[in-house]
Amino acid sequence: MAPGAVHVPGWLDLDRQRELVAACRGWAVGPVPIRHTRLPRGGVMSVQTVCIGWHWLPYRYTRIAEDVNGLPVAPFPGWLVELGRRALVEAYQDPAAGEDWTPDTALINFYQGEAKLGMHQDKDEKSAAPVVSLSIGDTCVFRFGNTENRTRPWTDVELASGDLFVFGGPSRFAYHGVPKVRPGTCDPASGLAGGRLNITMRVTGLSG
Ligand code: MD5
Ligand code: FE
Repeated sequence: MAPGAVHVPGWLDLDRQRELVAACRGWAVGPVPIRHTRLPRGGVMSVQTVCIGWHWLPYRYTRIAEDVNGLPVAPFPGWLVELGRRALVEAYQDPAAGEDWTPDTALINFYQGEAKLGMHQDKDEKSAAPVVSLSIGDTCVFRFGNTENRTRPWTDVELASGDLFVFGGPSRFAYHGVPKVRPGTCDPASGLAGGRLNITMRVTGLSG
């Protein structure tokens, strides 16, 4: 994989997966319910997203969900900061990796049915700090591209329930997407009966 990109299959045990699913179910209900994000040119994302800490909408972060119900999103909990730091330390095998990394937003994506995510870069954050990604539920094909454009070369990686992926260094601004989720591949012991959940913890570089 590219420098700074680390895949750790099976990083989350089933108990931890169930805890995260339960937490995400709570956030999905409110204060800002999970939604199919509307794009500025009239499209709607097939993935459903709920955010904590900061609310993401194309293509910026706000504290209140202007495009949903105008309410402030749920705070980013301390336990999730700690989990994210442990993910970074273990992925990079560097005890210092989490020291000055404090994620302040998480985007929680839920893929149901035919949902997918087109090739894009994550560049709405004003920080180049690593992104920590946790996958739960159905296995997907994750397409990890290059930093120039959304076309080849890319590498397809299968992300299964419990997998950790860290995107740091030069891989932080690579194009990437989820062309396919494999229905029925989910272990119900994860807490999900179907579909795929992905949690990305990020540093926005914003204040206020
Ligand atoms: C997902 N989510 O599986 C992915 C995992 C998103 C999104 O892409 O924007 O919500 S996060 C993958 C990611 C994040 C930051 C950088 C890179 C990949 N990368 O440079 O490849 O729902
Ligand atoms: Fe992304």
